[in-house]
Amino acid sequence: MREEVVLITGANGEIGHGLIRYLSGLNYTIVAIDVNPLDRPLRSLVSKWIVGDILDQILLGRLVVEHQIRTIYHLASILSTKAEYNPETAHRINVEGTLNLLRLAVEQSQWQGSPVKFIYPSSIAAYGLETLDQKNQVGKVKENEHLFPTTMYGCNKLYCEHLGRYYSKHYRQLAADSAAGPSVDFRCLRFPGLISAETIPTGGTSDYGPEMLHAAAKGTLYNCFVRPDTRLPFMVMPDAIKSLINLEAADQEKLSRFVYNVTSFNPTAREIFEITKKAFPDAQIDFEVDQRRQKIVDTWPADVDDSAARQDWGWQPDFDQERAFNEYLIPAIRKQYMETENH
Ligand code: AKB
Repeated sequence: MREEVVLITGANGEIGHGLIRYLSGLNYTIVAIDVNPLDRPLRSLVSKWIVGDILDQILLGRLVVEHQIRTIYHLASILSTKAEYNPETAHRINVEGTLNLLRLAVEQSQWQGSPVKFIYPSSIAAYGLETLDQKNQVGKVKENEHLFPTTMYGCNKLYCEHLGRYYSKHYRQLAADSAAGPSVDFRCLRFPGLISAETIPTGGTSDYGPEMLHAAAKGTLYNCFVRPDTRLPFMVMPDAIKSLINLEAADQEKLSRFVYNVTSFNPTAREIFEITKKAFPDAQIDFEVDQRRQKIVDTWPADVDDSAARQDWGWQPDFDQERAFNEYLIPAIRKQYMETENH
């Protein structure tokens, strides 16, 4: 009999790290896939790690045959800043890659006779506010508002949300055998900027938050690429993992939508600077605004409304701004770099 597993794509990324640690602690059998060899500390936590590309149909075909996949956490993607340097490549990975995984999920669902859960992290990049005035005036943005992304990554995420809905509800709706088998159980979170104590993100436009904090702890100069008054919603990694796990576990009947906002706090870059300076008084932080990246962040909402997630599946972050910095990020980051120095 094939082994029942959880499949995680983009396993080496920030969310992958947190998720693998969490699920392995609960003794889940994990198959991890990434374009690079899985980071060494994670290897003993998974049952199998594969170096491979989600565009490789043969590899994905093999996965379907070899495993009984009960949940897919499809984390692999090219983030917003990196995607702007090669939008077509980003499209291939972000959209075609997701399409391949959805196709895999349909095949698995039909083999198993029950829907495979497909957990998909989307992003506040799916939004696109037209002006800074509008951003400052709209308040908390709901899931179905202001969906005019200006980045390739944002367009990709928004489209993949629709693909997930299509694969769940309307897949091959005209085919003679369309009622033949169950389809995918697609569930999506729109994440704010994420901050982890363990890893530093690469290629995103909300990266100034985590970069500032990690640079300060390492004692390196940091030039923040957005204006001090820039405001975005953020969440720490343990809450991001919690939201993925809780959405996966939620009763399907309780879910009134496919896509849910989740968030916890929304500081300005100046507030992150002040908190960082207080914790690391010797930190060297300047503001050197990159107008083009600023323009992207100015289209993302200053806050999002996550009341649907709270209502439908009891979403509630564990870390508000105070706890996030003082009880998680600052102590853990400080410890991490002190340990690195002592080795
Ligand atoms: C990015 O900046 O691209 C990501 C995101 C907000 O989705 N961190």
